[in-house]
Amino acid sequence: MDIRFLNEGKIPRQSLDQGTEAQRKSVQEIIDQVKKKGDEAVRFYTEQFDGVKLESLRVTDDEVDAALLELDEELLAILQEASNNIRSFHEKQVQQSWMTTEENGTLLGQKVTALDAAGIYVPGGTAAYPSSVLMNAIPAQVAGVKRIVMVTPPGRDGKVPAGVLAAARLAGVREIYKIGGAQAVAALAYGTETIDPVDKITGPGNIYVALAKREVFGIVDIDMIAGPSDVTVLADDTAVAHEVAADLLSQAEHGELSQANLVTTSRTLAEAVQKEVEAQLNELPRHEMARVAIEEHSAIYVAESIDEAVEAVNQIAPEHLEVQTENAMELIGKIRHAGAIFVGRYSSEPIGDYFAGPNHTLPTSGTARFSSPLSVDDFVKKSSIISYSKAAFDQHGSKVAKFARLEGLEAHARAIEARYRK
Ligand code: HSO
Ligand code: ZN
Repeated sequence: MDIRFLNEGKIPRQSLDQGTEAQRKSVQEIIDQVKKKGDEAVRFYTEQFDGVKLESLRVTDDEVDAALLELDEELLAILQEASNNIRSFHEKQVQQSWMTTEENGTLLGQKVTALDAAGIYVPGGTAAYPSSVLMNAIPAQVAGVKRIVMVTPPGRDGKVPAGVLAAARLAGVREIYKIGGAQAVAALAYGTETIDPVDKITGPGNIYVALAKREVFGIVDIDMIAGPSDVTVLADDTAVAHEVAADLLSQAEHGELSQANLVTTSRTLAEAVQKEVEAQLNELPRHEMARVAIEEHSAIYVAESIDEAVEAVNQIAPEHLEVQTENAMELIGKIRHAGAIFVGRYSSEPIGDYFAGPNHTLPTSGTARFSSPLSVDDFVKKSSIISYSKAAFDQHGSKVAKFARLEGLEAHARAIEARYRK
């Protein structure tokens, strides 16, 4: 892991993978086929990409029951406790509808309504995370979404991992399909014979899923385009090197493209963390992936002052920021860009990935500059309410007619003036 000095050059801005021309083309083709041929195309691509010929696309209740039996009780209790924490955090996000009144009888308001149907994408393979099922489904449920659909690619045996199914049951997801990739995104957006379309698609996925979400955006809503996971630790000489190193590696193990940075005012800590990362890396089961992430996408930055370090963090706009400094809480006010901020030594990033309650679906790749964690807000939309009384109309109608004529829209003006006629 390289050590760099902040006064020697700028931190490169992270950028989101836009896919290659060939990938975009192939996604376009898959979406077109699913739009045209529905289930038949979904089955075709499932056989081609996941290597299984499925009898039924839908996961049965029996399959979910069997998954619950597969997990030990202690683990189920932990999933349940995590679910409760996630639920109670998200309940605090619920926004109420509101209405204002004026003396002349004008009523103005905003009505908050849950989406009718949400689709949750859960990746397959080594990224099939039960925690992500909870983090996507619970906010939708808290928002009041009636129909929550989960899609996830089957393994070669035609099965979905037990942990994923158990999490779906705990989160109250009852409609689950064993489909993945761009074909699943297309099925959710356009619908097929067996799958009714949804209104919004959330959840992470590989580049094909990301490109497909980008492509169907507008037909349905999407949460965000998620890039590889990243973490930045902001630390001074009070931080413990082996703990910082372990936290960096926890995100590096997500994938080769993950990024794990340390920004520190202490050169001693920088060198100690560098050594620790190297030592701990070799001991990790996923060391090959983590090593690429550490060596090619991560760095240790040494700053001359805490202010310089904080500015570097804002430039990186990390998905996860850990602040391990003296008076960590006092620095929070200066942090403008970070998806989630973990304050102090005992707030190791995995606490947030699994258990604390805030969502772990966060803006990656520097997009914390302009976006927020997944929340209940993602699963509602608002309608404006306008009610004018006769008194309010008499007071303001002519102003509206005049404004309309500025835009050359005579029918607008006359709609107002129609009310003047006896
Ligand atoms: N750190 C990932 C989420 C995750 N970690 C799931 C473990 N499982 C992105 O925030
Ligand atoms: Zn993680």
